[in-house]
Amino acid sequence: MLSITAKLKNGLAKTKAGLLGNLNQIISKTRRIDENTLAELEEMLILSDLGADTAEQIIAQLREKCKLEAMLEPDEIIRVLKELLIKFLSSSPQARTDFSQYKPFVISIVGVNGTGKTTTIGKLAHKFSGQGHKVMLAAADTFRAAAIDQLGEWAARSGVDMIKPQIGADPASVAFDAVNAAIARNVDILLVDTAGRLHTKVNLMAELEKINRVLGRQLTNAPHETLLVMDATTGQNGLTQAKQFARAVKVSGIVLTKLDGTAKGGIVFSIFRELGIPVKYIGLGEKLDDLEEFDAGLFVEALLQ
Ligand SMILES: Nc1nc2c(ncn2[C@@H]2O[C@H](COP(=O)(O)OP(=O)(O)OP(=O)(O)O)[C@@H](O)[C@H]2O)c(=O)[nH]1
Ligand SMILES: [Mg+2]
Repeated sequence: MLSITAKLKNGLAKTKAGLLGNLNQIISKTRRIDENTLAELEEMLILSDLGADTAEQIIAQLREKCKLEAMLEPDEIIRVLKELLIKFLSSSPQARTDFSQYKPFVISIVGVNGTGKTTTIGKLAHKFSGQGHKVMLAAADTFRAAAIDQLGEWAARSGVDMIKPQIGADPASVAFDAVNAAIARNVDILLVDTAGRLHTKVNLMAELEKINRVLGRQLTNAPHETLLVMDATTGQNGLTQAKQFARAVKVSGIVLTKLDGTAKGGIVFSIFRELGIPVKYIGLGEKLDDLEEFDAGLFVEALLQ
C-alpha cells in the first residue's frame, strides 16, 4: 500500500509539476530576490489557481520576510513559501469529526452535477466502515435511474447497505425512510446522496432545504454534517457555483475532487479564502481508496517537495 504522502504526491503530480517546475525556473535564473522575482512568483501562484487575492497576500508576506530576515538567497524561497502556504491554510483549523455525538450521524452530500458526489460517498463509506463504523447509504438522488444504480454499485463495492427508492420518489421521503432504517439497523453513519441537477436551480435548492427539514425533524441537529463536493478541474467557475450552494444550505465542509486531473490544485487556497469553509477531504482518483483527509502540512509538502 502507498503511504499518504506517496498518494498525495502522485495525485497532485500535475499541480506540483506546474508550481514547482515554474518555481525552480524562476529561482534558477535569480541571483537576488527583487521586485521582479516577486512579481514572477505572484504570477506563478495565480496560474496554479490560488486566486489573485491570495497570491497577493502570500507575496506581500514573502516580501516582509525577505526584509526582516534579510533572506535574499533564492534557494531559501521554497522553504519560506511552504511555511507561508501552510500558515495560510491552517488559519482555518479543522476539527476532526466526532461521529459518536449522534447516532445515526447523518452526512448530507451536495454539489453541482458531475462533481463526484456519488463517487465520494462510495469512498467515504469504504473509509468509515474500515474505521469500524456501521455505514448506510441513502439514494436521495431519485431523479435518474442510473444515479440509484451507480450508488448501489458503490454500496456493494464498499460492503454497506443502501436504501433503494423508486425512481422519481420524493427525495425527502427517501431520506425519512433511510433514517428510520438506520435507527432500526443500529447504523452509526448515514450518508445521503443528493441530485446535482433538477429542472431548475431553484427546484434543486428547495429540494435540498426540504430534505434537511425532514432530517432535522426526525433527528436532533440533522444533518450533522453537510459536505459540498467541488470539482477541482472547474477552477474559479466551480467556486462560483459552490457559493450558490453554500447560500442555500449550511455547508460544514468541502470535498475537493479530481485533484489528480488538474494542474490547478491551488484552488484549495481560493476555497479557504472565498468560502471560509474547511476542505475536509480531497479526491485523488476514481478508486475506492482515492480519498484522503485534508491536511494542510502534507498537502503543501506534497506540492513543493
Ligand atoms: N480522476 C478523478 N475522477 C473522479 C474523482 N471523483 C469523481 N470522479 C469521476 O467524476 C465523474 C462524476 O462522478 P459522480 O460521482 O458520478 O458525480 P456526481 O456528483 O454524483 O454526479 P451527478 O449524480 O450527475 O450529479 C465520474 O466519472 C467519476 O469517476 C476523483 O477524485 N478523481
Ligand atoms: Mg451522483
